Amino acid sequence: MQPLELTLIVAATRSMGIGAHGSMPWNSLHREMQYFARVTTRVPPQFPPGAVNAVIMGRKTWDSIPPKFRPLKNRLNIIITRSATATTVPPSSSASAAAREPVRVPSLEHALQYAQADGAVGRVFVMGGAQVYDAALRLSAARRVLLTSIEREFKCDTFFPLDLAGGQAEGWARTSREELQEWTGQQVDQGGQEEAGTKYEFQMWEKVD
Ligand code: FOL
Repeated sequence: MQPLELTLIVAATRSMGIGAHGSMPWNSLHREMQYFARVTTRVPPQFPPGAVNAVIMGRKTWDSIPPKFRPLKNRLNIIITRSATATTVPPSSSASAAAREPVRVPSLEHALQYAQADGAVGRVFVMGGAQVYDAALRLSAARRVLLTSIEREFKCDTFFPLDLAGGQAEGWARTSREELQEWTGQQVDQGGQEEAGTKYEFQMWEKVD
């Protein structure tokens, strides 16, 4: 079995703010959200046919997703909640992960075990919130951060626990736009994006060892 690789995906302000009062600080950056959906859904060709990506999130992040979009479609949704039991065995035949029920597990470690044992999981994304990002960043499996840098300040009460906004962070290196496009399979305009008066930029960061 290949060792599992984790990618954190996040949209954050320059002060790394990611949330306010249980939701996102900005109201709907539609194309940014489409990027999130496409990137987390797309399974690159090196995975076996039928593989589906996993999205791991904390219970509060799950609650913050509009019910009509929940579970996030065509992805295996894994929700971390202390109320879950530790029995985290994937169904023996999980070939149709696309249609599977969301899974609840008691810790990030259980989420990774579940994804690894599943056999039909492609890429594994950690999509927050702050507590889950923090736990993920402590793991050597966390290889990559897909950051959308929102170039406007919003009042936030929740922050991404690694400061990438200054353009450098110890142990992390920003990749080129070409590498981001290659990895995500998405075309990304040079010089950033703008939507509803908010400028932002898609970035990819990789762990340096
Ligand atoms: N990463 C990035 N880059 N942007 C985000 O907005 C983001 N949000 C979260 C985690 N990482 C992120 C957590 N919050 C949905 C809602 C909230 C949420 C994540 C996802 C959601 O409803 N997603 C749907 C798309 C809905 C739409 O098209 O408007 C999905 O299918 O992914």
